This record gives sequence, C-alpha cells and structure tokens, in this order.
Amino acid sequence: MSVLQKLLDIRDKKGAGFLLLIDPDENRMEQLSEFIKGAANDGVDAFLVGASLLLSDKFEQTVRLIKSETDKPVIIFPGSSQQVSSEADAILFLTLISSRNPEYLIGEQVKGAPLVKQAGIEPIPTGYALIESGRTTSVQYVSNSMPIPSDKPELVKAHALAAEYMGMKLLYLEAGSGALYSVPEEIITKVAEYADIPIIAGGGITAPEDARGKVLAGASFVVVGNFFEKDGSYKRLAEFSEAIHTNIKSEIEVE
Ligand code: 1GP
Repeated sequence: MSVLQKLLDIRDKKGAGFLLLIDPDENRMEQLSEFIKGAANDGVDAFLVGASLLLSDKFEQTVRLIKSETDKPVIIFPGSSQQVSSEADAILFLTLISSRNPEYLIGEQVKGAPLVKQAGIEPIPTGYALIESGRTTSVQYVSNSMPIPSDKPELVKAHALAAEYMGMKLLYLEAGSGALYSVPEEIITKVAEYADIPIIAGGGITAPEDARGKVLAGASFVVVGNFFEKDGSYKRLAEFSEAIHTNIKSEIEVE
C-alpha cells in the first residue's frame, strides 16, 4: 500500500491524522530515539522530517534513526531539493503554490526529482500554500515569496482548486514554523468546502484545542513541530493526539 493511501486510511478511520515534524537541527540524537518511541505510542500517526534551512549535516542520520524506532510512515518534508534520503518511506513533493518565484514552482522540483527516483521513495505531489501569520517566517524569507493574506480566503480557495486541478494529492496550508498565528479556521473551512483535496494544516499550533480546531474546521491532518522541541513537552503528546482523534469522526459527521 502506498504511503499516501496509508495516510488517507488513517484519515478515514480516525477522522484525522497527527503528523509530528522533526527538525534535524533541533534534535539531540541521544534523546530522539526515546522521543520517537514515545510519540508513536502516544498516538502520532506519521513523522515528517525537514527544515527550510539546514545548519547541520544530521538530515540523513535523523531520518535513519526515526525509521529504526517506528513502523509509522517517515515522510520527508523538504526545504530544498537537497533534502532527499532513501531511508525515508516517502517525500512530500512540494510546489510552493502561493509563490511566484520560479525556483520554488519548478526549479527545485527539477533538481530534486532525479534524486527522489534514485532514492526509490514515494513522491506525494503536494501543493504548499503559505498563509500570512503575523511576522516574516523562515520559509517566506528563504523562498523569497509573499504569503497569501490571511483575510483573503477567496485567494486561498483559488490556489487550492488550482492545486487540485494540477493533480496534487494533498494541500498543505502553512502558517510557517513558529508562526505567531496559525492558519485561521475560517480559511480551512472555506477551502474544505470548495476544493476536493485533503488539507494538512501546520505552523504555530501550540495547544491541543488549536489542533482539534483545525480538524473540526476541515483539516485532514495536523502538523506540530516547534512545540515539541521544548524540554518536557513530550509529556503532552498524548493530549494532542487525543484532541486530534477522540470522537472527532462523530463530530465531523454531525456538522
Ligand atoms: C512548519 O507546519 C510546520 O513547517 C510546523 O510548524 O513548528 O510551528 O509547529 P510549527
């Protein structure tokens, strides 16, 4: 079964999936093994690995370590065409659809595609839309692209539909790592009603109720990264998982 299908099955079975983002620069290897094992037991559905910019050479090592500690899918969430590893199960093959910078619309993809093929991992075509979130984020700065204004849901809807018509399988609505404000629920709801493409919501989610709010608004997957980089925050993994999964199917179906 493909990794995309596994993700969609998780969504269908549980109502939504909890994706934990691991930044290779932020994790001390000795603690990462225990953290991954704990996260898998506490209800994380899949692991994402990547960063807009890498300052260390720990990418490959990090992917391998996560893979060795869990049977859950390990998916690269690349900041550039250099973030490819045969140790992963799949890669979100991203197009920065909110950008008008050709490097992130086709340039990086052309550089990365042969590496993905050589690695033999599954590419998951994903439209990636950056939404304005209160301050300049790393992805905005590094990709030299403007985010979509957060009070313009119609613009996000048009981008989502374009992604769907271009054959992308997932739509990532991104506020940016450590964003001041996460993607507004109103935007998620409007996009979910308008386009037929599963939504991943991420960036600036720091509380279980925020995560649940994204799912109730229409997101199929929620990504949390930064929050779990703080000391002791691993104790709250189960709380996030419960917020994303508990009774979520019945609540979504009632709406
Ligand atoms: C960033 O959406 C992800 O690309 C996760 O964001 O690190 O703010 O949780 P946070």
